[in-house]
Formats: sequence, C-alpha cells, structure tokens
Amino acid sequence: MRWLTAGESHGPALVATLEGLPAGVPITTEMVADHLARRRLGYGRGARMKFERDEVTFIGGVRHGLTMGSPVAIMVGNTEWPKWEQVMAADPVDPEILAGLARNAPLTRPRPGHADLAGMQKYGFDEARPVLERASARETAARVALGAVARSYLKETTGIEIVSHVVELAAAKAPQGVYPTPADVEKLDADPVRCLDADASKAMVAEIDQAHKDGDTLGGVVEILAYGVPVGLGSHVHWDRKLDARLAGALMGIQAIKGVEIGDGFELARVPGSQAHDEIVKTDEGIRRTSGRSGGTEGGLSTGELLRVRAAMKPIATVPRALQTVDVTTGEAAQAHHQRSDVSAVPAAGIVAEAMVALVLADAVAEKFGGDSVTETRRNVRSYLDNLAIR
Ligand code: EPS
Repeated sequence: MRWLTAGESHGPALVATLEGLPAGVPITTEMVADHLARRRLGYGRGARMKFERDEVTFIGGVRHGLTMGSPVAIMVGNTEWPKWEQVMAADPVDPEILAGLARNAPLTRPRPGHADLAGMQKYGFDEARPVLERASARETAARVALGAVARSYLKETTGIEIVSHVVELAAAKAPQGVYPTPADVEKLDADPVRCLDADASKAMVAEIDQAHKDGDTLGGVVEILAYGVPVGLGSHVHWDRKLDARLAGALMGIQAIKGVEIGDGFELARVPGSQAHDEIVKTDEGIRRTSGRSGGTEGGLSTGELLRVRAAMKPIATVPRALQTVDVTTGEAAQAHHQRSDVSAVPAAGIVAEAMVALVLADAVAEKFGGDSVTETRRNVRSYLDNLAIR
C-alpha cells in the first residue's frame, strides 16, 4: 500500500491518495467527514477551527460507497481559500496587488520550534511562508481522511479497531493502566480533551485555561490502542519490516511529535527483566500473556495482544508570548512572528495518531494477507488464523 498527501495550509485544498486497497471496502463521504470533524474537536484550539470547514470530495477509487481496487483520491477543501486566493495563487500575481495585501507581508522572524528557519535555509527562501504552509498541521486533515479509509479496510478484513485518548496534558495526567475500548469512543469524543478520567480531564482543561491567560502553549501525550490485531503483522527478519519501527516512524512523522513509546517504552528501561516482559501462559482461550508491557509487539511482530503506542507532542511553536529570534532580513534580534494560535492541539493529535496507526496496520495487513477484494482478504485472514500450528 502506498499513500501521499499534497496541499498547503492556506491553499485551495488538501489532496490524498491511497493505492493498494482491495475492492469492496465500504467508505462514504460521511464516514470521512465524521473523522475530520473529530480532528477539529478539542479544548484549546484556535479561532480557525471554529470558522473553517473541511469539505470532502472523492476524486477516484470509490463507487456507490465501495472501493473499486483503483487508487482512492480524496480532496479536503479549505473553506478559508477565498481569503488566500492571491497570496497562495499557483499562477503569478501582479506584484502591486500582492504588495497591498497585509496577509502577504513577508514572514522574516522565524518561530523557534517550527520548521521556519531551517526550511528557509534549506530551500533558499527569504521568508517563511512557503515553508510554514506545508509544515502546518493543517496537512493532518488529509491523513485523517485516508485514515478513515484504512480503518474501514481493517475493520472489514480483520476486525481491528483503533481508539486513542489523551493521557497527559502538560502536568495533568490520567491514571495509568486504564485502556478505553471502542465502546468508549463516543464518551471520549464528547470530553473536551478526549480523556476518559473526569478529574484528569478537568485538570487538563485548567492547564489550558492557565496557559491561555499566560500567553503560552502546551503539549501532552496521547495513547493509541488497536484491538483485534492478529499475531504476525510485521516481521523480525529485517529492520524496516518491524511493525514497531513502522509505527514509531509514522507517529514521529506527525507535526510536533517528539517522542514515541511502544507499550511501557522508556519505563521498561528502568526495571529488571523479571518485571519487564509479558509472561506466556496457557489458558482456556489458548496461549496468552499475563500483562501488556510490550505494547503488543515482540521482535517487530505483533503478538496478537492489545497493541498500545504513545506519542509525545511538544507545545505549539506559535507562542503568543513570542520567543526570541532573529529577523533574517536585518540580522537583528527580534520577536518571533505570531498572529493567532492554538493553546494546545493534543486532543486532535490523538485523532491524527489513530489515522497513522490505521495506515501502518492497513499496510501490514495488505502485505501479510493480500487479496484484490475484501472477500478474498477476509478468507486469507481466516485461513491463516484457523491454521496456526501453535495457538
Ligand atoms: C497550524 C496553525 C493554525 C491551525 C492549523 C495548524 O493555523 P493558522 O496559522 O492559519 O491559524 O489552525 O491547523 C489547521 C488549520 C487544521 O485544520 O488543523 C500550524 O501552524 O501547524
């Protein structure tokens, strides 16, 4: 399976394509729109989330609610586009018109923590607009659109279901070891910070309120759980086939993510081996593990237990209480540019992380089970599981 996105934050639309899906995956505009709406939720988002809408259009690959086996292409329109039509026009615009537009003022004071400075240096721009337009987390809307397709494929072929929740927001933490299930998703989506624990949720909201007052921004940690992952996705035989490596790379590829853990991750480095692994026992349901510390992968293979990964998001780089920088036109010390920003986008990052996990698992399922129709893939999955020699 291969996928790509294109489009800028203030461009006309984002586009995303996914190639390698079988025929017969149920997907509709409404299913994609529902996931995009989930991504816009979350206490602490900025003004743009309130007035902008994501407009979903299928361009290819789907007919009457089912994929056809051809590449799926989805467009997510930016309703803000009319305001940016000249600033972000693909074709040249009269420089006099551009000079009169406040929106087009050159962004020469790069924000620490954003791609602005290194991007300008690398690509030879004298201002940050062409860098920040693509570095922006707006692009994650395209990934969530594809993630909606990937999760439908997973559910149809293997029954895999993905859930995420916010476990830390700045200093506020949810109790450890509580894993929401698909039955909790509605409740999670209704919570302002997508946290299952009511007290922790209140503490997270309070953190955001305080940061808003202080002109600051906040990061946090999201946890993603995948239920129903069969044993044997990924492989131990080569580094780039390891499922945990693929998950870590995909999650690290989300804007502002600075750390990824599989299962208990860093905590496992602090305990002896006798307390770090998941012991293997024979139960009435077959061979199982006594705990889930590994996060459901061993040696780069899925174990068939609950898949659990975490991603740490740094605070948003557009800090209202602007940070120290250098104006690249004058070389003088300056304050980083700031117009508006989110205080925190951690709840949204959880939805994006779900999409990335769905895309990685979809790729691993397609690789393991193949199939050109959902029926064929499902048959292959069943045959594999029914014929496992050790179980
Ligand atoms: C973003 C900055 C903000 C967010 C944007 C991501 O946009 P602006 O600079 O126009 O206020 O609103 O996120 C989205 C538009 C979105 O759909 O998630 C950034 O710098 O990453």
